[in-house]
Amino acid sequence: MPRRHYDESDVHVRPGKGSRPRTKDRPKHKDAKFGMVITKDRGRWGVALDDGPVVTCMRARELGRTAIEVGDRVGVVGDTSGHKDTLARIVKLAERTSVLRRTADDTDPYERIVVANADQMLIVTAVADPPPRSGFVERALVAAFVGNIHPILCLTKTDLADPAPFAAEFADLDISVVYAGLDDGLEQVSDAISGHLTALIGHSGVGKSTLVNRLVPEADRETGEVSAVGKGRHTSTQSVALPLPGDNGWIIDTPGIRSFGLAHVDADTVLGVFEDLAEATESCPRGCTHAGPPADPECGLDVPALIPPDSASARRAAAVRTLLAALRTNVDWEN
Ligand SMILES: Nc1nc2c(ncn2[C@@H]2O[C@H](COP(=O)(O)OP(=O)(O)OP(=O)(O)O)[C@@H](O)[C@H]2O)c(=O)[nH]1
Ligand SMILES: [Mg+2]
Ligand SMILES: [Zn+2]
Repeated sequence: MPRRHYDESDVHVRPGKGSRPRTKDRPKHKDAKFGMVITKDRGRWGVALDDGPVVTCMRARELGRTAIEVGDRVGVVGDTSGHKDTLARIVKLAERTSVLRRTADDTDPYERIVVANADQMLIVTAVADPPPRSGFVERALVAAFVGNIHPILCLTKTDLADPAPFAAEFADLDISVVYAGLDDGLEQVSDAISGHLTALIGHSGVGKSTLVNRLVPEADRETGEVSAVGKGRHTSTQSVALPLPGDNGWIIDTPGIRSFGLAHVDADTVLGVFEDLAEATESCPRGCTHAGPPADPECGLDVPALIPPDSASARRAAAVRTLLAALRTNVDWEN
């Protein structure tokens, strides 16, 4: 992974000329070792050093309550031997290249970071048991688009039902679809994720951990009973990043989520992701929600000169309107 430069969240930015001399512990931080956060649990972070072991760390006091998430690149000092019962300190947090955020629900002002620095998101959906929910996929797509993360739809349990009808619902958005049923050899998934940092996102019980165990044989992630799905039981409770065999990227298993709160996203942000649609909506009247008639009779997405009927843009516009509708109505798992 390339070295990143450090922004103002780096607490040891070198002071400018004329400012007070460096404190005596600063030179130590020059020796900080860099790595990626692979686990986070009750005030302890597991950091896989770039050229060393996995070390258990605390957050240095000077970082205050700075959020440090799985996927973050950090600088670590102290005992970096990785030996049992040792504890190192995270002293630097690198600027993030992407952030996948969600809120608990659409009214929750508190955004939590699901993962940092993922360049891909595998939206894991079972074609049966639990039944697939297009609303969830639509919301996950929105979160990926606005978080600058490439989304891939991964349909599991294809041994239980035909995945084609569900996959077809997303065809107009040009989303890549991969299949991961028990009968599949997983070549498609392996190809799609190799060399990337990919986060797995999906409802509880769809088979995320099962997939991780198949891709990373030594991962040994606990998997659960589908009967528990929707009853508030989640087999995985923490996110964990695992290295793909052959040093070929990372995969992040995350706990199942019931819904994707998108309180931090508005319609224009979603449209901004699609160049053709964003351009067309420049002609919209003020306050247009881009939902189309009757709510928005003059929406640019319905102007044939801007979005030719029957074109790929028109199909994309319709598909994005479905995303916008999903943005307005958060359908919880149990509904
Ligand atoms: N038939 C079938 N069952 C599967 C498949 N993938 C996973 N399962 C089963 O589905 C159940 C749930 O799988 P998990 O991997 O624990 O699901 P998860 O997404 O990690 O769930 P949480 O950790 O709760 O979010 C287990 O009993 C798996 O054996 C599949 O492709 N086909
Ligand atoms: Mg799991
Ligand atoms: Zn509009």
